Amino acid sequence: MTLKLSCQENLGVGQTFEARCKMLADLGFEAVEIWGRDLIGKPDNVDNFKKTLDKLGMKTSVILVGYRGSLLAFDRQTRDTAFEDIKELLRIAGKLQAVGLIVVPIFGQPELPDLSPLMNVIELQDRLLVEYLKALGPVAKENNTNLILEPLNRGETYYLNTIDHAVRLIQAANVEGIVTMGDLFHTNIEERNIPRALKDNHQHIVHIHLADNTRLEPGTGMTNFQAAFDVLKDVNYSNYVSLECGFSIPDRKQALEKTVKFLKPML
Ligand code: LER
Ligand code: MN
Repeated sequence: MTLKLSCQENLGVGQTFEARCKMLADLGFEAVEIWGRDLIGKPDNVDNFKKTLDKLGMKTSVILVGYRGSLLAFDRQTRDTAFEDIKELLRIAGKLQAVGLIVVPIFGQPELPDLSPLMNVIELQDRLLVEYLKALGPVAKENNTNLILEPLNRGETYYLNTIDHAVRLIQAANVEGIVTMGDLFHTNIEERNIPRALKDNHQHIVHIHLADNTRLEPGTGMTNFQAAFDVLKDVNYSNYVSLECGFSIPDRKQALEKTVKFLKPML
């Protein structure tokens, strides 16, 4: 079995969505990730992007964030805005037949108070988030898609850093439609053992982001992609591995060609 390769559409070279996707298709990518900000409240884009991808024989792997607010914001109104936007993006993910919508519960510092000794801020955020996940799972399910919790490294969020933590939230929510992913840049900072984290949690993992340890393109650093891919193949992972990275050289086309050449034999 071969792992399927995807790329964020804005990493392609070209003036238009179609030109960028065609360039990526020609390089051997099977799918693109689309930014939620280009889709929410933009029904024409949803229709046109879908038509373009169908014409090129490409798929949408996932939608990346793009909702306003945050599910763990301090004030209710900002949380509710995120909740409503996430529902809308899940419906769009369904229309695009995407694996899911990537959600980061909160970027940066916690906004809620520490209620120790009653409850620390992580427990409070867990409990609040689980309430939202219980309501969002069925929306994902109805639309044949998933809400994908993405753990990030501690420089980007103080809240959700490991795949194990995401799985505890998924189990606490206990509804279908809530899953997680591994971003090999973030895991390189937060996981003590990346193959272990992928293997133990594989039943809940539906997407993988690819970047090397400095977040440049795979092959420029020290990340052991083969070890991660071996685990994914062992557990019959059937979804995408998808580029989310910067590039070490200015010529993007050359960098992407080099990256595909580096990754392909390992897939
Ligand atoms: C952010 O660092 C990240 O990895 C993205 O996938 C989510 O915005
Ligand atoms: Mn990522």
